[in-house]
Amino acid sequence: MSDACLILVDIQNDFMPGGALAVPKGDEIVPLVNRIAPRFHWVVAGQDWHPPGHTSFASVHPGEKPFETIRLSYGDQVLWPDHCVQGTEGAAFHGALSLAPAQLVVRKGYRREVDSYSVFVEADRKTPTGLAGWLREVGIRRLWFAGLATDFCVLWSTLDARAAGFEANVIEDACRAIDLNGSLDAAWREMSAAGVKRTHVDALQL
Ligand code: VGL
Ligand code: ZN
Repeated sequence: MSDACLILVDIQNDFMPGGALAVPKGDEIVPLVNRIAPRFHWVVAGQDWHPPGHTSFASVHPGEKPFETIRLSYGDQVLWPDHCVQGTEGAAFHGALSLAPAQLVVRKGYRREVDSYSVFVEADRKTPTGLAGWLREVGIRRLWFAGLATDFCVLWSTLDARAAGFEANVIEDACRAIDLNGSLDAAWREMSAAGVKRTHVDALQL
């Protein structure tokens, strides 16, 4: 049984050009992901899934604007435009994304009072999503990440993957970044310091 799993991060309409929290060129990764997913025995999809009035939305903090950072009870939080609201078209996966090979969908950020960039642990850094336990139970040890955004949800997910003892590889050309104030460079530095490996679609060796 293969111990390699592809983790698709937030390939959802609101992160696509024209979406509520557009990641530049986010749509370009969809054909690449469709091409590589069938090569994996295991595929998991993360889905950003916020209730209306979520604490990460600038609109619920009077006087604050999107892309500013504020201090919440669990730490610093970047404020975002309303995005990926549960059950809306913006929260749906990109229509051309083939999810047929995905066994498990992990929804995150679904409690109003805490955000979750990571597919493993919420932003309070305590509450697990349960994904690490599931991966271990089915015998997965090596993870490949593709999706959006490189410098937020992919970053936090890979760091938590390493902290939980998994091998972590980022498929660079199957990801796109938001790049807020140099966040993409910082993300690569942090990932590399944590032992996250950087690869690309044509170099995939499972
Ligand atoms: C994300 C900001 C807010 C992401 C999710 O998927 O990277 N970024 N929510
Ligand atoms: Zn979000």
